[in-house]
Amino acid sequence: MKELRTQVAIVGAGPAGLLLGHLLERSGIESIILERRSREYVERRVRAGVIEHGIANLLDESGAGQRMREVGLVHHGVEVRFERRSHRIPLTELSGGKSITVYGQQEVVKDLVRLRLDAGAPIVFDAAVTALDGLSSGEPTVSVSAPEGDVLVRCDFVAGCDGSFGVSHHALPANVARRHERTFPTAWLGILAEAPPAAEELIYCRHENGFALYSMRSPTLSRLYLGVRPDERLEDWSDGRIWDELSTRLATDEGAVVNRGPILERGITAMRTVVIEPMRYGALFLAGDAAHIVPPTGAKGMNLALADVRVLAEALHESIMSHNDTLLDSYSDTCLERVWRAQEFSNYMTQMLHPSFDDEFENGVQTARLRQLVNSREAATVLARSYVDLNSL
Ligand code: RFL
Ligand code: PHB
Repeated sequence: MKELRTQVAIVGAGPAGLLLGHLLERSGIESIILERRSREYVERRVRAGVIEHGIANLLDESGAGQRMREVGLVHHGVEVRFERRSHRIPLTELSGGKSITVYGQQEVVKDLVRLRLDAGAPIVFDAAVTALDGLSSGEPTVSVSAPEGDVLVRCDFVAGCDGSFGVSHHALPANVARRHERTFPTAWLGILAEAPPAAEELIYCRHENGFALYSMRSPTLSRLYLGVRPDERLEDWSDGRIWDELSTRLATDEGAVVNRGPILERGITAMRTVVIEPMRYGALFLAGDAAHIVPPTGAKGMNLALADVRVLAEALHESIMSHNDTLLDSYSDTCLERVWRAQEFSNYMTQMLHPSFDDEFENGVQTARLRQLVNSREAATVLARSYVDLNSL
């Protein structure tokens, strides 16, 4: 079997694995990124779109933010819509001058893949990691199944950046890992459409038929979501039905419209939340979705993934370059504090905006929360500051 040796083996080329590789490479640490899918696949996967203020700065400062700054859309507010009325939350005004950048996750992925390849650093695509061994023995190995045959990677550290369906989190022994999980009684049907967005800012909408979200990727591309039942089948949603339902939910008394166009991409995603504690086992460090999932309503998933690897890159640097393990030892606690904050915020947004179909008490509470949000500057400030930069609260 072919053997390779590196300092840090990174499992997964999503935003977490790719940014980690980039930050390590800039600080003189060798890594190999192992990705189960093809390059084309990871660069096409349409997912998140909102980048927090501090995370946009992180991408910029690390030299990966150039295209994001050129074509990303900087937003200073979001709309909250319910009872056929729209209310603007002035994010920048309420957060001391901060903003969000709307820039597709697959664009972040493309930028980071290009930087890595330009630097001549290795990413192996179509290479599925099948096992992690020796994590507590001081001699970790990563077994990889690749098209040219099986490979064994020997390393000092393993970064598990392989998302929620990866293998890394299974490497934490049952008596070490605590797993906290919740499933919501709703899913999101998302589309990407060739249609100019009808609004300049994102719209989070609660309607008695369900949740809706109006987002975008560029002046000609709209990204929209409908809250649907978890067992809903994509085949039952014709283009016409999707657009009609979006128009119904997003309608206002002022005559708001939804711009229609060809649907380029569609999918249904279950909504769940997971936290795995601790995020470390011996030489293995989990980062991003491998360690935690948040419901997408708070737009925090990718931001958390990137925030984790900022901490991890610095901790690995201190350990490898200065033989100081203090930051590595506190990695899990440092990250989990932010992860629980993100869970709290994402759950608040989810519960407030997804109506219940069988619990009128819950619906009463949701409406009261929304009214408080749009009538109280204090409530809006908490939302604004959490939304633009979780670190600021
Ligand atoms: P990823 O992106 O899932 O990448 C993991 C990578 O690991 C690979 N992999 C393996 N490779 C080798 N061997 C194995 N055995 C492997 N198993 C898996 C996978 O192929 C993949 O390439 O995880 P990462 O890097 O932690 O990034 C997390 C984000 O992708 C995720 O949190 C966000 O997409 C969540 N999310 C959002 N986050 C935001 O910050 N803002 C948003 O606006 C936002 N909107 C969303 C979202 C997620 C959504 N879905 C589809 C769940 C909207 C939606 C609809
Ligand atoms: C998106 O643009 O894809 C998006 C925006 C906000 C969210 C989730 C997804 O909360």
